Amino acid sequence: MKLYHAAASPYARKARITLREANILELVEEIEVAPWTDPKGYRDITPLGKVPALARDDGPNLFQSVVICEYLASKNSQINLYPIGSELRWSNLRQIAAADGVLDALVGIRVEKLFHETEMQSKEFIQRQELTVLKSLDLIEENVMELEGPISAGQIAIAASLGYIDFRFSENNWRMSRPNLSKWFEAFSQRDSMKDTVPE
Ligand SMILES: N[C@@H](CCC(=O)N[C@@H](CS)C(=O)NCC(=O)O)C(=O)O
Repeated sequence: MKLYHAAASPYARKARITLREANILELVEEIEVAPWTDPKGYRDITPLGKVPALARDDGPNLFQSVVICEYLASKNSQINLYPIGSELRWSNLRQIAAADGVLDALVGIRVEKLFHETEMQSKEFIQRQELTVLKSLDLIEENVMELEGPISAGQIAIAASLGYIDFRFSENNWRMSRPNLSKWFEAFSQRDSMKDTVPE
């Protein structure tokens, strides 16, 4: 299999952490691409033109990190990153949804700032996305006890989102009012899968 990624992409990082935590690194070749340059042929791999994308050996390509992560996790039945007990399942999916919502908002802000001169940027749009980040992180902090227990896809998604804040929005002092999440992230960041995928 081939996993297309960019070292700075938090969505791709989720997939790269997943393949390490699922212990299937030997099944996957990681290929770095620069999606914004629209590399030749990349739209044939994924119509979205985004990272991550996964070229499978046993079926059609996959795109969207949420799908790729679940597929990669399914490759090792010994390690269960998607808990199945009813509330545990919803809690895991809710964590993924909140973490991806944070990423969508942050990437939206970044794109707005990169693509538009300051005077052309929509302050209203940026403020809306900032509120999304703030509220989602508050929710995660309130429910931080749900992050205890065996490694899960929800934990991976949240860690990738927090890592992205530190990487691209280092002025965001998210730890200040979220001491429990901060402590959890510090411990989670010690995992080899996290150290091995630090964004560049
Ligand atoms: N919803 C997608 C988002 C992926 C995404 O936006 N990736 C960015 C890099 S962080 C990208 O490839 N952007 C290129 C583009 O939007 O054309 C996912 O979860 O995989």
